[in-house]
Amino acid sequence: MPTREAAIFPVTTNDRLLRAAKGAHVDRAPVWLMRQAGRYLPEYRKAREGRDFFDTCRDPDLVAEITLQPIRRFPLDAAIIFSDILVVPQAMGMKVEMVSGRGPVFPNPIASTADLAALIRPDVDESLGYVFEAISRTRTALGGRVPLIGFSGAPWTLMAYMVEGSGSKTFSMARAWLHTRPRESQNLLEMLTETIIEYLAGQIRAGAQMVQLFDSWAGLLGPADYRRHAFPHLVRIGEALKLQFPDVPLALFPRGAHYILEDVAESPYDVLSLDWTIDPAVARRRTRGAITLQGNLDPILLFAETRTIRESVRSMIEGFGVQRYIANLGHGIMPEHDPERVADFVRAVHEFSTDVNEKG
Ligand code: 1CP
Repeated sequence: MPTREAAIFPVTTNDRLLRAAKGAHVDRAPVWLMRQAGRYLPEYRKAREGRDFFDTCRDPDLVAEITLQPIRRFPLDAAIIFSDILVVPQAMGMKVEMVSGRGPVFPNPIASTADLAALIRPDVDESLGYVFEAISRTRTALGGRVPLIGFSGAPWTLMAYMVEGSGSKTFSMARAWLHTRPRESQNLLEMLTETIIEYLAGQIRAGAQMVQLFDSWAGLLGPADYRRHAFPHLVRIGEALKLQFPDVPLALFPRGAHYILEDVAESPYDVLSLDWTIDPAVARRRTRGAITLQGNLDPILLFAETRTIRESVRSMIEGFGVQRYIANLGHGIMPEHDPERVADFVRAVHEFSTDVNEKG
């Protein structure tokens, strides 16, 4: 039987995303959307009907189907594997439930030294092999139409959920841990870091062509805390992956952490994903063209009328420029969004980001 490493996938015919990530010339900006597979799509709701979220993630054929749904509907330049960042804490032995209308909940969050000691350093092939299998099957199902993105939560964001026990506006308990239990926090962050390196390496071996780290709660930490407790782990992950897979682009989404842009531009990451609270031209200036930028339309704009979406996309692209740029939202699509407005967004990117030299 061929090993996973030996798997041969169809040639990816649309390589705009990978070219833009590496800084190569593109005919127009590639486009994909955070949470592009999800509840705003009727076909997603149908596929998920009556099924538990995490059971769905463990069904590789269903994952491939859900991952492909937005690709069939919209002319996107990438697919992102359907999964969740919280499968990593699960693999470390924590119970996570997806409560409808509320999101993920940990019935037993980490509250003590004993809870920390009980965490497992997982064998990723054993406990997350289902994600690798889903990636391989999705690559095959994609038939080379567009590249496939893999992902993981960043160490700090995962720690935030593991200590807090659910989503939170402030993640006060998790942030307090960094200061009241600095040693234990460091141990937890290091354990997450090593697990994430193996997890993302496994995803790349299984067929992921770019990987993104979601540090969704980066902005809750101030600059000093982020530089001390979060960013060094991200650099370690980036360096370890670059050593093993020098050609695979790495993307980082440090949501809300404005102060870190210059640091990311000089890090091993190829792509810096931005939320909508930063001006595109300012981000470009501050990173001095050293990194590909991704983002950053406020997802709320997808509730506006077509004309407003188009104007916003046009000015976003003017701010970023067409090269070294990947068009996206500044955070995920919401369940209430109308797929027609998503189509407006994608269409506007196609129109307004075509390189002037390629026209005519
Ligand atoms: O039943 C459902 O359909 C639940 C909704 C849902 C979906 C579709 C959740 C619950 N997760 C997902 C999939 C998911 N999660 C993807 C799929 C790929 C795609 O983009 O199409 C990805 C990349 C994620 C990543 C994720 N999960 C992040 C990072 C990105 C971000 O949005 O900041 C985070 C923070 C999570 C946790 C999570 N999972 C689900 C929810 C509602 C949340 C947020 C919880 C909270 O903080 O309140």
